[in-house]
Amino acid sequence: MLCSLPWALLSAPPPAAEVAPGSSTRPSNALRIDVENFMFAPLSMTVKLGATVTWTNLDQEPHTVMSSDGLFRSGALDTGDSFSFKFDQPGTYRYVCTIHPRMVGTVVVE
Ligand SMILES: [Cu+2]
Repeated sequence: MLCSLPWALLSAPPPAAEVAPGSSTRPSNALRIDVENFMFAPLSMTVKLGATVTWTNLDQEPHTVMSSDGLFRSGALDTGDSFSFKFDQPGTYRYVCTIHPRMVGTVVVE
């Protein structure tokens, strides 16, 4: 019953702090880029060597992810589809949506 719940609930701490979007130096090895509103978010991401980056299409339109040097290339990603690539070489990787060439993004691997 409600009356028996500890009053501590009333002063429960806020949920664990979420990492601010756009923060580019998360020490995680599994990193996510959303494809939404015809943009990659974040536009630029810095990851550690060996990290796997996953792009997920949240739009109602298909998108693709293709690196400008041909290192990786997804097929068409429908709504909710995702594509992952593991970065084993340091460098700066620019990529584009081949359907919408104005959609560009960058992954920097340290
Ligand atoms: Cu696109």
